[in-house]
Amino acid sequence: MAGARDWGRCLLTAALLAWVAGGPAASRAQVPAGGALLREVWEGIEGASVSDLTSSPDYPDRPTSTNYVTDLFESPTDVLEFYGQRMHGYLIPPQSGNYTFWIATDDGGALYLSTDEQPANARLIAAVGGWTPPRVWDWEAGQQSNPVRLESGRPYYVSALMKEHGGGDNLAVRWVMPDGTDQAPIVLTNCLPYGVSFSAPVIGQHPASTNVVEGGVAQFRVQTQSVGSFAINGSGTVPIWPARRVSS
Ligand SMILES: [Ca+2]
Repeated sequence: MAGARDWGRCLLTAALLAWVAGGPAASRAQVPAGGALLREVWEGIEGASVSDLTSSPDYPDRPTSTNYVTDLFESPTDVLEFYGQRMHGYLIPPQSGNYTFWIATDDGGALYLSTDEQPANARLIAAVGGWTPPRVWDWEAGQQSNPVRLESGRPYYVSALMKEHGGGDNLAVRWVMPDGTDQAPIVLTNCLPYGVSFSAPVIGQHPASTNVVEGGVAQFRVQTQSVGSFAINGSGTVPIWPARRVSS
């Protein structure tokens, strides 16, 4: 496991340059710079409980539509009937310490947070059993999580689900940081959408040696065996050794 600073560099690169590497609906879509979450919507499902969504044969692989949300951890309000949705990706905490989370949804909702970047390690930390008005965080007792210890710069998989039957509909997630900063909803500058790759690309073809006139430009070609596009660092002045003078 790389250290926190390494993660920070990887994530900066990912935010700027990474492409979504997985997921049938979002395959090859370019990830927006500046933070985002993947939002998936399943239409035509009745019921007001999250289980009505997760028991659908179309969940999770066949959403009706997907999009990236780039501003806040919040879905559009009062837009449809008989649908469910999931907003998910990775939280990158800007501080180390205890965070408290809230979820507000109409109708039922659930907030899952992993102990690392793996969805398999996600656990339920907050939920809405009935419904809440938009951005109302104290309508039900279960909306607030216990304090969760997070490390700065590490990615944590997060997933918020909501199921709307009829009437109003909304979904939003809030956190209070260790220093007391309250984002209600969470600002997505600290998030990456589900689907980005955290593994280093596999180099299939390494650059070949080349000869150039001193002061000239040398071009190198690298091929990866991985899906997606990646940043290659090392441009600029490269030490050349042994230097060999070419006489005319
Ligand atoms: Ca409703």
